[in-house]
Amino acid sequence: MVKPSLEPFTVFLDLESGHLDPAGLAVERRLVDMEGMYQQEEVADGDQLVYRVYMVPVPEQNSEISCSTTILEPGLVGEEYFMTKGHFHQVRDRSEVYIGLSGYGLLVMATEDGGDVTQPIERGSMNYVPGGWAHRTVNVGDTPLVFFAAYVGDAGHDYTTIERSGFPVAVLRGEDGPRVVPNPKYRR
Ligand code: S6P
Ligand code: ZN
Repeated sequence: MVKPSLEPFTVFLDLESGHLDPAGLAVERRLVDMEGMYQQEEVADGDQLVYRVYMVPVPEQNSEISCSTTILEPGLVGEEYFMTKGHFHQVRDRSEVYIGLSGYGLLVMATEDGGDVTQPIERGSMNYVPGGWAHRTVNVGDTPLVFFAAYVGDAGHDYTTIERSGFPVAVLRGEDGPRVVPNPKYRR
C-alpha cells in the first residue's frame, strides 16, 4: 500500500496571461542576471525584466510532477531576441512537456555533443523535450510568450553547462523574420 504524501489540490491557470491562482512562487530574471549569454555584451538597461516563472510548489522528488508557467517578455539585445537562460536537467534523462499558451516563440534544444533542434512554440503547441536535451525559449513576437511546463519532479536544473558552453545556435532578427544562426560564442 502506498501512503499518499500529498493532499490533492487545484490551481487555476489563466490560459492567456499564465498567472496562477493561488499565485505560485515567482522567479524573475532581468538582463543583469543573464550576463554573457547574448551576442552583445553591453546592455542599455540591466534592470529590464526578461521573464518570470511561476511555480506550483510540490516536493522536488521523482514521484511528483513539477509544473510552472513562464512569461517571457518581448524585446531585443542588439538583434537577438529575448530568451530564457536555458538549462539541462541536473538529472540528465528527465524529460519535460511545454504547452504554448500565448505569443510566438522558438524552443531551441541541444545535446551535449552539439546537436540542435529548433521548434515553434505558440498557443496550442505541445513540445516534448526528451531527457538529455538542453532547452531555451526565445520570444520572436511582440507580445509576451507564455507557456506551461510540466517535468519530472527530481529533474533539477543545470545552468552551469550552458553558462560555460552556450547553445549551438542563436536566434536573431532578420529582414524576413527570425533567423536561427550558428552561435559564434558556442564552446562545446
Ligand atoms: C523547468 C522548465 C521551465 C524553465 C523556465 C525558465 O524545467 O524548463 O519552467 O525553468 O522557462 O527558463 P530557465 O532556463 O531560466 O530555467
Ligand atoms: Zn527544464
